[in-house]
Amino acid sequence: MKVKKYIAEDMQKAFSMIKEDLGKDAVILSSQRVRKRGLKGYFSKPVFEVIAAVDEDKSKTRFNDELNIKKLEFKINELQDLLISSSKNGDKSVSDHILVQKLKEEGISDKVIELIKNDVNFDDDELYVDKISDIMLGILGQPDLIKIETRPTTVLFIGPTGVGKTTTIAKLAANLVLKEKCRVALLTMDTYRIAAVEQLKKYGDILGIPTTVINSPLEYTSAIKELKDYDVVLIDTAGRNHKNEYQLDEIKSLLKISKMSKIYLVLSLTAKDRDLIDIVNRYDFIDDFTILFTKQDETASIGGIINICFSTGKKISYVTNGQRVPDDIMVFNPKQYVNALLRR
Ligand SMILES: Nc1nc2c(ncn2[C@@H]2O[C@H](COP(=O)(O)OP(=O)(O)OP(=O)(O)O)[C@@H](O)[C@H]2O)c(=O)[nH]1
Ligand SMILES: [Mg+2]
Repeated sequence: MKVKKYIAEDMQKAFSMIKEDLGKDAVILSSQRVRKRGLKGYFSKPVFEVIAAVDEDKSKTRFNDELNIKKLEFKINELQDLLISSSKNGDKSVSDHILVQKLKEEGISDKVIELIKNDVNFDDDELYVDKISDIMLGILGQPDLIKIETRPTTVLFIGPTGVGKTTTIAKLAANLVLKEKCRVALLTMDTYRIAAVEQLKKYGDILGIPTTVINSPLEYTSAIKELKDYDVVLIDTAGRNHKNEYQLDEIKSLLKISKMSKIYLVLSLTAKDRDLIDIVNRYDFIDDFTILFTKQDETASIGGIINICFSTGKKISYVTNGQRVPDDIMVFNPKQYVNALLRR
């Protein structure tokens, strides 16, 4: 306990002195009006003599408590500021950066990324990933698969050389025969190479299904009449250089005299986006066709699929991912594809 005496002209001043000296916890022990000692004091104005005391330990503890609370408040404010600024700026740029970076790594084109950036609010916490997923699913649409609606359902496969048309036909034929128990026939217009006919026939023989060869589009109608009892006819063509107008003429002639149930443009995912878009555009003389992608196993980035859909408005049917017949083919699954892109 600390005890002190204070002399002041009035009590107000005495209180101020005590508070300043001992702190607000000081207590007044006594106060009295006194005159200064001696003759001089007798003629002077009386003053106040106040005795005050303070419990030093209590005051110290309280002071320390107050100090700690102040420190805590300061720290909390600091943390709050940090959280606010990181959610306003930091988080946004981090999410934006990481996701956009991811998509770029997968080969997603600048055009698709621009669309996402314009339509998605990256401040929208977790919701922005769902929004990106919705945009992508909208671009991809639903896969356009072989459906047996008429007999025979005719499916034409066209595309550049060596992309995997014949191998893909063998895979689909095997699945239709073995899993879906369909009556399948093969037909080929690829008479440029003896080996090409042999290749398709070999698969036909293994599956126990007929392979018909036609030498020109003019033979098509009668060949299909012969196959009227089959559920599906898969039609192979020779690989075309899309830059060679003459090579596309044969397909044009075929399509003038026949109506296909479905046309698949077969493209390899190993090609550059620009070339793929170019090829799709060269086939714009065909009213309606769908893309079938091959060789996914030979590429590290899968972004090409959505880039082509975005740039051409075309849908995907199947994707092949290896040389094994019939296993290395799958129905294109937009949801799985988008989840793989967004790694979730
Ligand atoms: N890695 C890989 N190779 C494939 C795939 N699909 C086909 N191939 C291979 O690609 C090569 C060409 O396949 P084909 O089926 O003959 O290609 P095509 O389009 O019929 O070729 P042309 O008739 O000459 O135009 C073969 O070696 C196939 O095994 C695939 O998904 N992945
Ligand atoms: Mg072929």
